[in-house]
Amino acid sequence: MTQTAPRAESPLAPAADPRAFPTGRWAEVCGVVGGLAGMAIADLLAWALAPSGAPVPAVGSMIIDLLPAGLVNWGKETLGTADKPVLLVIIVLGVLALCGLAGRLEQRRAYGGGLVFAAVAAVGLVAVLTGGQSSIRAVVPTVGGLLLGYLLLRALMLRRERWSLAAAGPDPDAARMARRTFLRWTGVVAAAAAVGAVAGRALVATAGAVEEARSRFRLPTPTRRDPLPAGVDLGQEGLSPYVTPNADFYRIDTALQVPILSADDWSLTITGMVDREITLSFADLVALPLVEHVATLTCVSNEVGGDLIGNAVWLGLPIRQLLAEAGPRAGADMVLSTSEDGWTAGTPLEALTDPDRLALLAVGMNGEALPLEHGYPVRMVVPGLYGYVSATKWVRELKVTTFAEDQGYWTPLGWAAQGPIKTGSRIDVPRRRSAAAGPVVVAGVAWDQHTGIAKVEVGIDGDWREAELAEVTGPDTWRQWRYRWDATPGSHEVAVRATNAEGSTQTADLAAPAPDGASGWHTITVDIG
Ligand SMILES: Nc1nc2c(c(=O)[nH]1)N[C@H]1C(S)=C(S)[C@@H](COP(=O)(O)O)O[C@H]1N2
Ligand SMILES: [Mo]
Repeated sequence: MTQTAPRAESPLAPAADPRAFPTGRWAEVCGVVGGLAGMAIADLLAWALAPSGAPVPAVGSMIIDLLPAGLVNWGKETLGTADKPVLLVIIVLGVLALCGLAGRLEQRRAYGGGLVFAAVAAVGLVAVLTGGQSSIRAVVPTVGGLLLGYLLLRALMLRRERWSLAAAGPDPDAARMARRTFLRWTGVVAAAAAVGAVAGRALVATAGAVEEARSRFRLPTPTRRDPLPAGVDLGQEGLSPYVTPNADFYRIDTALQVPILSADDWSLTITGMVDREITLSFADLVALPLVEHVATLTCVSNEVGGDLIGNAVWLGLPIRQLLAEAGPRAGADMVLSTSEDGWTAGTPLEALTDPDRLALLAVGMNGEALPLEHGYPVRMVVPGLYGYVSATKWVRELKVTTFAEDQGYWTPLGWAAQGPIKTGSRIDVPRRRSAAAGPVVVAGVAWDQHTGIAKVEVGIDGDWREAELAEVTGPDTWRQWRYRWDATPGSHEVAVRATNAEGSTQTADLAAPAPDGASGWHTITVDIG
């Protein structure tokens, strides 16, 4: 303890002398700890937001794609199933080495290490985006992880700097304190990063395995389809397509984290007021004759003119078949469905047993297995009812019961126990609310699931004219409409109203979504120049 001159210090065996200066090694340690924390955060964000947005496995896939096939096969032969874990470990070690370098650069120049972190993030982003992910959610893990990792690096470097200054100062106690603060911070962040990294990796790996099983799953051939006539889509630019692509389909749920549920672990039980309780596995379900049905899903929270509505081709088992097998007892009037994440919906029993209504236990959406966020492996789709009382995703239990006895998740929170869909319509075109005088296309969609749309009118400054209607597969979907307007200069109020197949016209009365769905005519102002 007599030595007072600054001297080199090993991070593994820190010198006892508090006034010894932190060396460049410690800057590398800051970089490595920041990098590890960054990767842990990226994995945890990926698990929470978008498993396929995890950068490390994405970089792994990119490397496999870039390597010559011979080398990839050699890796498989020599390492067997360990090839992927080995590749991931190599990537993690490579990133940590670069982060160590970042620490060194940061020591030399403020923000110098940021360049390395940015470069690492760029490679991760390229890997995620070329892996077929284009949503904003998928880029958040990489950007968020490396940004936060870099901020932690800066925070540690700051403490290292303070230690360095104190060590050069006259007060050995101050130097000892500064050193201890730095080591404590570094140790705590490193430990948290290590725990987070292991947990994050395990969570993402599970999610990745489920996602992979999902993408490998081949949908069974339906025993019956809704033919899709060409006339269902007017092909009008700016108009919502008749079938909404999965990537554009609205998503509503209370889950903070999409339940990651493997098909092998899934089962459904039918309980409550039934003669026979039934338990069904995924293998049981897909072995049964499944049918395809086009149906529009609508959220009760959809505002007038809102976009919480989408149309898809669903593949599944008619729920009435299962219920018939279970044998609902007299007096039952509701089915309370419960999801993997404990959410519930109360659906009128009648809507599920109605021979004329195809309520499905769905496994397929637009020709692929349900996307994880839309309920993989199995969800409910009931034409004619808002999603909150019918469309349970990740469904695990159907309890036959009564409205008097049970209520779904949203009912005690102020939403109606029963949620039939109200007649609605929306203007999609013109997207820009201004146009030149002359022919202007006004177009949109109208819906009244399970009754169907018979007429759509467009009101120009209160003068109603009938719109052209596209074809539909049946009463369970929205219907495209179009009106060719000969627009005159000035500011015009353009409104839409639909009439259903029973002759009832959409009400003009404005109502907010709560408690049982919005109403009123979607009206826009268009400036004609
Ligand atoms: N498990 C679960 N299922 C759910 C919900 C939910 O919060 N949790 N929300 C419902 C609501 S309110 C709607 S509108 C639809 C939306 O389905 P989507 O996200 O596939 O569009 O799912 C329904 N199913
Ligand atoms: Mo909803």
